[in-house]
Amino acid sequence: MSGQIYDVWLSLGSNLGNRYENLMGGVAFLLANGLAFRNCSGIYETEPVGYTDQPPFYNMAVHCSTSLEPLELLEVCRQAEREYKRERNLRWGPRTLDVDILLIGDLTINLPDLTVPHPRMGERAFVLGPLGEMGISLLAKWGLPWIHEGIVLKIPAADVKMNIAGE
Ligand code: X6L
Ligand code: MG
Ligand code: MG
Repeated sequence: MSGQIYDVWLSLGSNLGNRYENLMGGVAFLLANGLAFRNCSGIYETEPVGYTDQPPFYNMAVHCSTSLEPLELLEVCRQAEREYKRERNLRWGPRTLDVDILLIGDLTINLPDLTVPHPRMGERAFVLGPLGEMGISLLAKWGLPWIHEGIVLKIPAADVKMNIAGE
């Protein structure tokens, strides 16, 4: 019996190096490792939150489908970060690539390494702004406000040159 296919929504961020190339490379890595592209938001330049003394981020949301199970998906997201030489020195500090799982279908997951829906997504404009582009119904379903403080659309989705073949 084959496993099910999940719709997943991810949040990507970068604030070190070539932020655009890091995001595009991150998505290409995901698509080469078990995820299929469905849709993406534009890329927003966003003020850093949590730890504010760091460069502005590029953030975007990506919608994919996958037959990976949730913990396999988490491992692929971590591999993508490793591929981009992310170093975890400072909590909430600058990073070349961050890949966070927001939603996996309508699953609720509470494991030590993985909480879905992402527990703080509803508080973060840099997550909600991009996610809102993927369909207002998605936000309404989760009862989330669509706030745009501290975020500016830099590259509209139509101009995001994504290699959806994952090559
Ligand atoms: C009080 C305490 C208020 C902590 C907020 C918020 C901490 C977000 C961490 C917080 C708090 C985070 C990004 C970022 C980070 C990003 C932008 C985090 C983890 N990641 N800022 N800050 N984009 N704009 O992707 O999300 S650190
Ligand atoms: Mg994050
Ligand atoms: Mg993360």
